[in-house]
Amino acid sequence: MIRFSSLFGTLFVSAGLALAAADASAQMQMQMPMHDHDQHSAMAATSQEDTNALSEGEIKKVDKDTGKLTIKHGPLTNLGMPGMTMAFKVQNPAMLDQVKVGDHVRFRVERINDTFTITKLEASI
Ligand SMILES: [Cu+2]
Repeated sequence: MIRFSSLFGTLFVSAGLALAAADASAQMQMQMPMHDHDQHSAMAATSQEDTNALSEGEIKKVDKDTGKLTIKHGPLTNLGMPGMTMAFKVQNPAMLDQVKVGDHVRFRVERINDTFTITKLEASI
């Protein structure tokens, strides 16, 4: 106990010296303040988890010539995009036959080769 309390005193005086001298459990304690710097990467990992999250939208236009659907959409959390009306390319041309203007849909957009592309599309009831 005496050894630990004096060790922690040393940690605050000189982290480098304490690390060299510390045993394994003391090193674990040291990692907590050091990991404060990693909060941003932790948030990035969180947004990666919603790879299957779908966004809500309403079909405004079906354009078979360009292979695009214009959708009035809610926030696209995986892209950090707020709600708006815009055209998206469909990954599979069959998606264009799957919906019509006025349909409410749940869909997934990914950025593929710098193009926002609908990768999943389903009717929402
Ligand atoms: Cu948008």
